[in-house]
Amino acid sequence: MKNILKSAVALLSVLVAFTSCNNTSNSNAGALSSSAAEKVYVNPGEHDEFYAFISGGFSGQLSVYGLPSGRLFKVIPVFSQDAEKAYGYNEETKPMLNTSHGFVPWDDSHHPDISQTNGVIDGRWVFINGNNTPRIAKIDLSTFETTEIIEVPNSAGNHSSSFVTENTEYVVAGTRFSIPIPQKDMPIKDYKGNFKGALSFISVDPEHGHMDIKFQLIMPGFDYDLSHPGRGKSHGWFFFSTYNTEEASTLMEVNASQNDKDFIAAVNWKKIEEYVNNGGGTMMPANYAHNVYDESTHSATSTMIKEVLTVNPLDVPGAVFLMPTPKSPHGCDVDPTGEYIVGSGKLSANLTVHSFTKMLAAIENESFAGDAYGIPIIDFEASLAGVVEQPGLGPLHTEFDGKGNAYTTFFISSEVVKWKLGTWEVVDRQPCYYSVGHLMIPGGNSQKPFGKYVVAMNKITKDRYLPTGPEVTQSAQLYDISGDKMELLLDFPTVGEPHYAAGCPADLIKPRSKKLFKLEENNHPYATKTEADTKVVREGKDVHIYMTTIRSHFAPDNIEGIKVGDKVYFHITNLEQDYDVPHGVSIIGANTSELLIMPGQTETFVWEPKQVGVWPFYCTDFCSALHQEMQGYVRVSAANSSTPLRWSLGEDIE
Ligand code: K7E
Ligand code: CUA
Repeated sequence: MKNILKSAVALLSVLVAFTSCNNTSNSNAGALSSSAAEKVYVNPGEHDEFYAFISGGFSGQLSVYGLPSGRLFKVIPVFSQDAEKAYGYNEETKPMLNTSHGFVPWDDSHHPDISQTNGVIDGRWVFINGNNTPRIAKIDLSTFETTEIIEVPNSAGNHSSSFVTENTEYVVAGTRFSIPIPQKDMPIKDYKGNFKGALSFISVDPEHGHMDIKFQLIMPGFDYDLSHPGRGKSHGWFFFSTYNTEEASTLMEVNASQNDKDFIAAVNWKKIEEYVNNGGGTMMPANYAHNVYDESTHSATSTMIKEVLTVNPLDVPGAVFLMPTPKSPHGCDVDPTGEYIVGSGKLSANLTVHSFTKMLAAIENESFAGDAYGIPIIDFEASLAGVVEQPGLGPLHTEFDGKGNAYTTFFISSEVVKWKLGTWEVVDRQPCYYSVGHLMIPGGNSQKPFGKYVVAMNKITKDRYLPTGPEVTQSAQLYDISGDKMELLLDFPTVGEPHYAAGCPADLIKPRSKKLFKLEENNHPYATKTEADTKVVREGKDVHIYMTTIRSHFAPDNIEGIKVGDKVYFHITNLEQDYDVPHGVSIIGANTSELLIMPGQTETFVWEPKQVGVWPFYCTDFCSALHQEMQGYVRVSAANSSTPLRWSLGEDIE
């Protein structure tokens, strides 16, 4: 035992040493050929071929890039407040960040995944997980706005998330950390056997995308690291990698690396769905937020949900199995045919590939090597399809090109390795600069990848960019994979730490992209649809300003009769009905961000004036030649003053 421990520690130190020397080595991609430059060059005014949605990691957001240019188009606010778009600052979107822990304006987002129809990317929505305060968000790809966030109860470290099944029946969220379920005060040392891991299946309404937790599978107290859906022949199954099957709770780097093999859990969700549809499962008290943004009212509401349906895997025989997989697997990736499940044992010399067909046969023949808490463990050899021998050090994630090739990232040896499904031979390798995590081929998590490019996302960049103090940018690297050999084309910086990304052909999204919101369809309770309807209404200490914008003025632009101690709501409707003409607004001393109001939209910010005076407000978005003239004044009088409430545009207040 001691020896195993020693050798594990020794291996780790070698690996760590390898990483640091690798990271400081000033290897260079060499002079890129001019053809590489041409391949990423998108002529001014022309469009990229692909969208790439790259997770923002600890920024909590999702950024939108074009490929092959690597140009950044937008950062979509998801889990973090964003002053640029007033997300989480304005009254309309604050409820999006509500949770059972209160207002949580930050998260750690890792894995975006685009919705699918019949196993093919459909470009309707992109989902992404919040890792820290477990949540799943849905972004509407017609508006590029976050329109729904559901909190995931009984979870902690929502990491094996958010991956969709091939008709977007479910977006799946597995817990990385096991915890007491339900949560309670208990000694940490009693973890083993008592903590549990919840795997949540969140149904997605096929028409509107409405999310709902259909059931949670309450699994043994392992760490559920990553997951992917079956597809094609394995549609109906879901696969989760695990580590810490030791169920340790301290000094995990050693204690969770004891077992020679951990597991990939195979879950037959169709079977559990049937069980649940027939009344199976146990309703358990819970408390989690479900936040929905309504495009018609331009406002979000947050509802607390008080129960969740849980399923004990032992109650659904034949639904859950464990496939032994060497050495703390991280990535758990399924090839486009649905036959191969690749487990990337972080500390393993080889890549382990399971066969879905062999797994079914093993289940049929009961080729089991015992059980874990009653869940059958499939004999290792019985489901094994093959092994990629010594492809590199520290395998993390695998994507597929749809032409029979797999591409695996190696964190420690810092490279992408291309190998062949079925023969398991390594056919190419290219270095990454440096310490690559995920990689992404557009459509890579579907039956139909678009195997033209792979994007590698790196943890460390060191010497690749101009220095910017102790923190240098994280980055992505684009490789051409259309030929036999991968070719590095481009480095481009990313926002936050990129984990996973999702990509798809631009043509799937471009035609459906909204240009404006129709004013007549605006059902915001404080919408003002014409300048004639603008007004200021006092309700005690609350003052509601019904204001409009159009190039290049606010209506009204002079307001008097506001008093210190008032709570002033600026409800602003942008009357423009023209593509790409937002107006912004802000006022001195406001404790929120500016607003950026899209054509036809209404947004609200609150201002609590603390000082007597005449205070200007102005448009923050350069909207016309007379943008600088787009300004106004609010007169704030003393709390006990008798200044009457009046407002105007184009005339003096008498
Ligand atoms: Cu490997 Cu969170 Cu997907 Cu990052 S995880 S790398
Ligand atoms: Cu409106 Cu600037």
